[in-house]
Amino acid sequence: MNSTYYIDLEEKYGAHNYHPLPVVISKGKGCELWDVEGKKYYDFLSGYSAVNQGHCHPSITSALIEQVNTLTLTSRAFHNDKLGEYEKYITTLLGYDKVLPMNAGAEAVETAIKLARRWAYEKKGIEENKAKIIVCAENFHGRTSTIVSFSTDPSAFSKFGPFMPGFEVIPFNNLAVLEEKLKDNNVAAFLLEPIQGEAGIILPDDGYLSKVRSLCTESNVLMIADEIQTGLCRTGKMLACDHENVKPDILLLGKALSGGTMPISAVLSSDDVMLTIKPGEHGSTFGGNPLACVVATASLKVLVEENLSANAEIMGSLFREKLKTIQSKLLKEIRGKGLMNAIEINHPDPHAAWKICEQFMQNGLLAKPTHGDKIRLTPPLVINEQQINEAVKIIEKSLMTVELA
Ligand code: IF1
Repeated sequence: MNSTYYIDLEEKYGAHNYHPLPVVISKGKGCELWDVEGKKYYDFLSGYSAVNQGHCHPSITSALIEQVNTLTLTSRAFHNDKLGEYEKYITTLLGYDKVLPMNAGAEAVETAIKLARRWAYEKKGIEENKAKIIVCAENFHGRTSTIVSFSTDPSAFSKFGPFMPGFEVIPFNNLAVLEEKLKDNNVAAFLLEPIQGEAGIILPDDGYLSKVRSLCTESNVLMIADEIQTGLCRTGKMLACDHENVKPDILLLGKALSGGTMPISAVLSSDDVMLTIKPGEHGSTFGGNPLACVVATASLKVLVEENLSANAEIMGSLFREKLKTIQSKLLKEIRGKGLMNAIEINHPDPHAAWKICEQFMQNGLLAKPTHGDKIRLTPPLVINEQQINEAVKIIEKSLMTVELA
């Protein structure tokens, strides 16, 4: 069966909520993917940063296989022998009192919203149903109806209303506006991505995160960091907040928490915040299942034991340095931190970034455009120097082809 067969099946039987590149992947290992025709590619998307540890990492898959044959799900109606050990490991590793395990990233965000509101009413003394959560313009936190209520991207929220109240949008990387908003006593929390992913890898100014931290502390407002994409070594540190030694009150993780094997997310916080939710008031069927606990522990251990934060830092710097040597009029900007990078394309054709990604594909590299003119470049963190060099050659060659077309 060739690619066309599988693409046609999806077209006919699947919802049309995505527009993928016309490539059908059937195998992955480390930084590489293979399509059904046997062609090999460098993966520069990494399942939207879920595959930081590389595809099918043997430590993760072997932990998964062993556990899947032992016990997969008990529900939280009973205890299981894997949950507590995982909770101890992740909270100790990241320096939090408690973890609340969920599945998708969006569920972690939803959990944080509920926690912040509960904390606001029980601890901060905000009048019930008056709590506000401040968010940033161009945010991306997931797809639930509550989360898209505070999206500023029409393609995420249009015709999905009515919307959930209680959110206020301010510009990202703007401390003056934040400071002003925090004067409102009904503000419970400030939710942000330390680097905005979907917006096109938008980095705040140095010092922004630490100032956000101190402003939130001064106003008794919870700082919620959505590190679902930036976390777990992607930016060259375990957490993007670590670059400024900032500890959020609520930390959200997902994606690479399973090395891309299954949906696993986590909400980490203090006893003061976490214990405001009592038995029966929040949860999920799959959250904290023994399979996920074992897989998440193995996935975190790979990040630590293989020192993938350092590799992301070193390979990321090398990558941006090499990209900057490419002589192409199409390259408007190269930016990023660690291995969370993007290029911005300068071309009158609004489909130029898509055409460049098609060329990447032709030449053996997979990446996806975002917002028309930006291309995210986020390989697995296990990438090495030789692979970076080869990828840069593919990027250069592809840019030339589109430039000359
Ligand atoms: C899609 C981007 C990446 C996230 C942050 C929460 C979630 C995400 C910071 C929700 C999810 C995704 C989902 C995916 C595209 C994608 C993405 F393009 F939107 F920006 F990663 F690059 N917080 N990000 O980035 O997590 O519920 O999906 O597990 O197509 O929606 P989820």
